[in-house]
Amino acid sequence: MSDDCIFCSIVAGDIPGRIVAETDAALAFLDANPMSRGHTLVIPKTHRQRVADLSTEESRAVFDLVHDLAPRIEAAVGADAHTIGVNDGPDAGQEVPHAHVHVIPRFEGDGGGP
Ligand code: DGP
Repeated sequence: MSDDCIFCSIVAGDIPGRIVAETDAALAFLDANPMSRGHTLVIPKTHRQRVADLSTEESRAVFDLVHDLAPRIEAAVGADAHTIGVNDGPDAGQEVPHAHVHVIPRFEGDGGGP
């Protein structure tokens, strides 16, 4: 847990998050600034800044949850596809320094690439 990390605060329950799913090591919640309906973030519960900082187990836990959730989110919001991605580091556009995977539902005719 990092005291000044907003995502750690969501993990701890100190600030509200619209939780989608949870496992022992990973948490999924709705993005506060969604790019589409159902835009979900999947994070390790332990504070890790970059993907390379994750242990193999943590990485597996995060991507297992992505793998499990993506088709369920797609069905729930009636999406046709997903953009699944990571902004890994500030120069890649990472604004929150707690590693997270974006699961962004995509809809036919919504404009193509991310
Ligand atoms: P990135 O640019 O890849 O670091 O994306 C950060 C995402 O996190 C961005 O889409 C907005 C979202 N976000 C930022 N603060 C909060 C928050 O307090 N709660 C939730 N649910 N999402 C947040």
